[in-house]
Amino acid sequence: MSNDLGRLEDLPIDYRDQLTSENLVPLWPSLRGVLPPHVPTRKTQPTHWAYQAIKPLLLRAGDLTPIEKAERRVLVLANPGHGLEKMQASAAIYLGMQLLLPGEWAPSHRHTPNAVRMIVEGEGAYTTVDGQKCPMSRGDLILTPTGLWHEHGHDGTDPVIWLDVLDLPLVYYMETSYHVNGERQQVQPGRGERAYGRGGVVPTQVFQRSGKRYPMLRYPWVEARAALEAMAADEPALECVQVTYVNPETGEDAENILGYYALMLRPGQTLKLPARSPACVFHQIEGRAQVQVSGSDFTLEAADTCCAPGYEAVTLRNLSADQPAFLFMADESPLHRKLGVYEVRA
Ligand code: GTQ
Repeated sequence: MSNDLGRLEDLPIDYRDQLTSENLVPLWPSLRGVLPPHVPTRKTQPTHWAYQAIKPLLLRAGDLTPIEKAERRVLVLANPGHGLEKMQASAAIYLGMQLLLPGEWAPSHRHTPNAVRMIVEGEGAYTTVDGQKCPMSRGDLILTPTGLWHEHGHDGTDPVIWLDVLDLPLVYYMETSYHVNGERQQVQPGRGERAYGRGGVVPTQVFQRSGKRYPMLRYPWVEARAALEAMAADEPALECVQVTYVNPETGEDAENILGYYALMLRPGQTLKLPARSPACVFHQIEGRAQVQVSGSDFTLEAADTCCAPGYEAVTLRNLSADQPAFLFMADESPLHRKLGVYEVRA
């Protein structure tokens, strides 16, 4: 089969003009473009964002723009392959670094895109999600799923910075992205873990189920880290020491579109991940790691972030010979599985 199915310019100009005036387009000159052979065309480029570069710029945004004006004081980690103005890390993933200063308040709103926050630095801030006041500490994951009210506050003394991960590019592309502003929430008991903070046991639903689509809103880092260390100790031959953040009532991914994971690299470990269809984001929680993907070679220092396009193998290497390294990951797997396009290529 030919790869060249003819060019638009091969067609007579009067014919092209007639097609255009009827809002018609000939498929064959574009067929290979939209259905390329074997591997999709990807705009997502391997991209590295150094925290050392982001932090001073974000703190300067704190001087330049009051929170009342910004609502959310965020620098977006944009992938140049998509064009910076598109504000996307991959086809479906948005990443932003958000700064909240002591005493500041980012007012209540809800929106159709799903979000999570991975806390990077600082103590004393919290996000109130669906009435639950979720405290923020380094490495904690806090969900703000589609439609749930959320607002951020800060009772501490030093700046707090976190990484926002949203499925905004996809939800926007679908023409379904919008927000609603709200009143300050009434705070209910609970800190977002509700009763789900321990692995292996969940509340027995004798009289009623929680009825909540998102029963667990906060995943403390101490628990995820302990789970990884226990797995590594329990299964010395296990290659990929990784946990998935799930809905503890259903065992399904914590959110509908993006998947969230924590991964431990043993001291000195090199981990080769197979090529899979979803794009993936890596964020260094502790230690240092090398990330190799399609000709790029990044060193992730603590709090650095990078992304990898789909359909590419990724090699992760712990740069310490005597300490484990811990990474947070986000990918498009739940979306790909639901759409039936998920693939692993050996
Ligand atoms: O904190 O609610 O990075 O609404 C982008 C949109 C953060 C937030 C972002 C948002 C938020």
